[in-house]
Amino acid sequence: MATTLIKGGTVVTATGRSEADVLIDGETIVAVLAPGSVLLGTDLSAGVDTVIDASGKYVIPGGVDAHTHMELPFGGTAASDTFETGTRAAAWGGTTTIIDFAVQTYGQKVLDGLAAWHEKAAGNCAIDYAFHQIIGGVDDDSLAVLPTLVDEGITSFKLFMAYPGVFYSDDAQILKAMQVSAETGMLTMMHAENGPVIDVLAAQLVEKGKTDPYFHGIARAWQAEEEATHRAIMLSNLTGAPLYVVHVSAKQAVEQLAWARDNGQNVFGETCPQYLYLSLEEQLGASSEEWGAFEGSKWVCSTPLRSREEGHQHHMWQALRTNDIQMVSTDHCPFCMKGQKELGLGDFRKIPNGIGSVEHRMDLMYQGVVNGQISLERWVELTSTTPARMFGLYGKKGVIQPGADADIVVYDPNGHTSIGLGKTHHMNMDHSAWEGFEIDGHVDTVLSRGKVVVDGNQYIGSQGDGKFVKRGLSQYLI
Ligand code: DUC
Ligand code: ZN
Ligand code: ZN
Ligand code: ZN
Repeated sequence: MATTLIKGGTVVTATGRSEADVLIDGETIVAVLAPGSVLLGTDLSAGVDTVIDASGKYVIPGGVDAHTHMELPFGGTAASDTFETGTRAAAWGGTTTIIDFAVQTYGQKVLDGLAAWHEKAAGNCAIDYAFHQIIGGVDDDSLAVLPTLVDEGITSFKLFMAYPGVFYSDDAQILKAMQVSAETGMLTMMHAENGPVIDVLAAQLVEKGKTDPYFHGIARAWQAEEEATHRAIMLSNLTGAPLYVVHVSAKQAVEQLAWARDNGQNVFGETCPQYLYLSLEEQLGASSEEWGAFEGSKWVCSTPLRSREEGHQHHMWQALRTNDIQMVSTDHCPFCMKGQKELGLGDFRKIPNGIGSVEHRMDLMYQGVVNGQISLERWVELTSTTPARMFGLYGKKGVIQPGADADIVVYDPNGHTSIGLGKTHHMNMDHSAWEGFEIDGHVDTVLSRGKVVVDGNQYIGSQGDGKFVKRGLSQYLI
């Protein structure tokens, strides 16, 4: 099998950094060595097939984005990235594994939903992929089928306290599913927003003519997030189900999570780059010649952007340092302005919810290192190691050590990345939610299971390089 040596770089993991060379045999890391090691009398550089010079650069485990929605059906349309386009964009940005959400909708059989998801992804992905299962309304079928998914490598499922009539489960349904979670060890993932309350507030705003995208964030008040987060925590406490709250944006929700963890519960939270960088005030101010105030629809996602003045972003960065929030995923759910976001012209409730970020997560979080908000090691932990541990991939993913898959990013701290259309943008979208962001770093080389897929400013991988990965149970529980 082909051998590769990544030479002269600084290997960064969640636990430290050191000058080291990384030796790869085929798809697997076989050794992490002191620089310039001579093994059994042979200078490794001379003996391997390929040498990658990482001098002056960081060598990190490839990113694991545990929350993406390729092709998600939503509001009469579907997320604009296919598994092909979305995973290629992920590779460009240094993410080498995604965990996408297979969808079961009301009335559909879980296994039919899952089979459809396998069909969309198989043979199309640029990087490795795994699935969580969305349960759209818990019923007898889902309760019976969920335990059987563990053997299929699907060890977590997502429930919704929001979106009545679409994905929503009520408290009784959630309780029953959490009982299955407690019995099997599967992780319950929760979209924690009080949907019925939000829907009333949204209808009242629209009745008053408040239809601009900004009012999406007003309707989805932080109280609705805090309340649902608390309720999910108490149902987890009652059942013993491990709980992972997705896309946390309100500081009050973070406080709930911290409280539950202080009580010894297996309760975890993720946030997303949009909640660390973007705000409701910016959404209110957004305007363009083409769209006017509707420009703000590019930032309509749920949970919504929060007020900077109220301090949510600041609190979220702090929570990343204190481990009250354990990891960062994107909730990548892209929609174009033309034909998709514009469905909500005149009524923010009809704007498809989502932001596309799968390409930019590693860079955006690296900027937090440059800005002194997180350490280099914490960057790797938040974007790769913890996602791998949380979702049963660790050992193969999320780490640079012998036996791990050779999913590796060579990251250049002296490089620069300008984000936006015509600059760095490979997602299938007609705009960027991150237009104008400048990153003081650059993804240089990306290896997916030993194969170089991004080399400098060139994509050299192929459709279908990525394989479905079966996951074990969470390795993060107490
Ligand atoms: N939030 C989004 O922004 N998009 C899809 C689903 C969700 O919960
Ligand atoms: Zn959600
Ligand atoms: Zn989501
Ligand atoms: Zn810069």
